[in-house]
Amino acid sequence: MQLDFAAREVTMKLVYYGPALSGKTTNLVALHDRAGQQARGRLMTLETKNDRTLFFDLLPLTFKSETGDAKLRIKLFTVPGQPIHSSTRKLVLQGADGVVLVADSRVSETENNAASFIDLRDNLRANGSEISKMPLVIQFNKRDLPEIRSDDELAQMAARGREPVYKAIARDGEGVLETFLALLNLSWVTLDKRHDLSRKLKVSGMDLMKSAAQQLGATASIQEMLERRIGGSFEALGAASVPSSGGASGRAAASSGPGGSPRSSGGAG
Ligand SMILES: Nc1nc2c(ncn2[C@@H]2O[C@H](COP(=O)(O)OP(=O)(O)OP(=O)(O)O)[C@@H](O)[C@H]2O)c(=O)[nH]1
Ligand SMILES: [Mg+2]
Repeated sequence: MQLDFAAREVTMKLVYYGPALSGKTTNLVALHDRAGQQARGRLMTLETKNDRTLFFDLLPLTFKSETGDAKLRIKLFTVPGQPIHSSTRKLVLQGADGVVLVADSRVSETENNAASFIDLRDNLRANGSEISKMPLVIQFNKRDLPEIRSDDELAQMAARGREPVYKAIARDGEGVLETFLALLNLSWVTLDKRHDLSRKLKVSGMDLMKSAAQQLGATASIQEMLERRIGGSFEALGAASVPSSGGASGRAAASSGPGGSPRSSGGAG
């Protein structure tokens, strides 16, 4: 995060992580397509012929507050998912303020999702950070494909964890905005607690969120979109806590990754 008091500007770095071909670049493309001209910068991608990200993608977004002239700048990155690019992923993760884990819903990808979760944990640790302290949202993408993990299975898994979980068909833009706004919300709340952003920039997080949602062509309210999650819970801006629509949520419960792998505590792996 970078803070510029004089300009009343904060810059956040958000990273889309996940296994190869899960749809990370597709999420950025969908956000780029939705964003108004004033909000979006140039989407930079570097891919091979077969859609594989070689280094990373970057989409800069800028949202001006509705009242006053505070600015929220966001640098959205994707990592390359192929296992050989681990060192690049570590590099891209440096200084991240929040992470989306884009998981592939297909049953055949369960192990790759779990491996990516472990890879994320390890790379964060190598950068001196802890996954339990990182704002994290999980997206189960490719819900349109056959042989995917069932809604019930995902709901059960999501109810066990504390991170917000969203379903998506990123190729059609479905669930992309919900995922992004959830991460934005979570990251803002976390940074605000650590750095007192609202007071320093004289702007409310909700104001910036509203501006972001509007600039990204949201048709539903922010609250409505955040509540489309299937599990997990988080402190929503402007409300004490929004209960999960996916049944009992376990904020305090031991959290599990998208492959059902245990998250952080006790060195379990
Ligand atoms: N059916 C379906 N295909 C999708 C969906 N989202 C992405 N894809 C396709 O999956 C392929 C891989 O998507 P990418 O966004 O390039 O995946 P990535 O995660 O960036 O992959 P790496 O850069 O290799 O890590 C592309 O052909 C996309 O069109 C989806 O929701 N449904
Ligand atoms: Mg990619």
